[in-house]
Amino acid sequence: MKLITAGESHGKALVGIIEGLPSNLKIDIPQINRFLALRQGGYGRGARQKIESDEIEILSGVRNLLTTGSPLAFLVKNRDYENWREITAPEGCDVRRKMLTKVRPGHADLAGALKYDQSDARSVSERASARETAARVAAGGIFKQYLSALGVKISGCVRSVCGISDERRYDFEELESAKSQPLFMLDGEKQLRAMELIDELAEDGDTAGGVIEIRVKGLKSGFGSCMQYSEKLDVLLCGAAMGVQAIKGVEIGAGFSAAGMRGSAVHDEIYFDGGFYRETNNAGGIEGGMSNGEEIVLRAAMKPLPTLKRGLKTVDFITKEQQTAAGERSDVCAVCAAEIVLESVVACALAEAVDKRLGGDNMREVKERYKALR
Ligand code: EPS
Repeated sequence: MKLITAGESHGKALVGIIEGLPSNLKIDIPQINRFLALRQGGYGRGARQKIESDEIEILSGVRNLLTTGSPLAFLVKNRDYENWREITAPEGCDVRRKMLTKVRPGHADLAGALKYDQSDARSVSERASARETAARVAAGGIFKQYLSALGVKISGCVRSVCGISDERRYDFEELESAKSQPLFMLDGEKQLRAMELIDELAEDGDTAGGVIEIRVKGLKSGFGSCMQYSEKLDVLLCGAAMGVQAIKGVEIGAGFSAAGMRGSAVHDEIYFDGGFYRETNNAGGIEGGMSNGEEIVLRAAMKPLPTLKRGLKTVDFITKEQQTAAGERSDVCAVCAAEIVLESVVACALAEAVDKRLGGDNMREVKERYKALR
């Protein structure tokens, strides 16, 4: 199973192709669209989201709401294209308008413009933009439905915003209510402080990042591999999470904090009562690169967005003059969007790992094989 995306932030549309989906997976389109809408929300988002109203349009691979086994192609339209067609149209446009040469520190602008030999970093930033994640979320909605058919659920919440952090323990079932919160935080008092901070940052023309937690419940043990290191489940999940725009760190389970603890305090002791179980989950559901049947817990650190209204010091990469970086329209904080995108890429990586182990041309085969696992 494989997902490929294409599309630019202010181009006609974002598109995706999922190859290798088994047939007879029921596709719930309103559910995918609700998931897309969640990605657009959250406190601290910018004006762009007032223009967009993301919806999946399935082009192939589905008949009467059931996958056929053929590649599933879809698109998510960019409504803002109408305002940008004179600057971005593939058929011809004015490339001298809205040129981006005062490259933004932290963005792909400079490295990308040099690598792709561009005299305008816009050609790079259009693709590097987190707008692309709308395609991964549309696909993520489908991967979540594939996993859900096997009883595997993915959820999450925002753990911190710009240093305001909530370290309380939450049951998996409690996570769902995070989605109705303005910052997907479960601690109301911390969330209020974070919202006030976002207001202050907006006044200052500044931005904020945060930490997002993603959890997976119901995955049986043995997905991933200890035999080939590139196939370890933690490699697949962490790689997928690091592939999300603005993510700079990922940990599984106790992660970085385990390095400062004793072995006896870290490793999850094993018990048996009809099945193997643990009383702790510092491993975050993965041992030796394989799922161990416990909840998978992944945390990702999102850096503050690199488009600051106030502008940082930079160099115009054409004239080489010291300048202030382009203060483009953007978001102050996009941690809620990142939470939805991370759920999506985790779903994609897990669906690939499940498919690798179980195969199956149709959902009946996939379900039977999953059920037969010990
Ligand atoms: C982004 C800049 C902003 C964000 C965008 C990512 O877009 P614009 O330049 O049109 O204001 O809103 O994210 C989205 C459009 C989205 O849907 O997530 C950037 O530079 O990465």
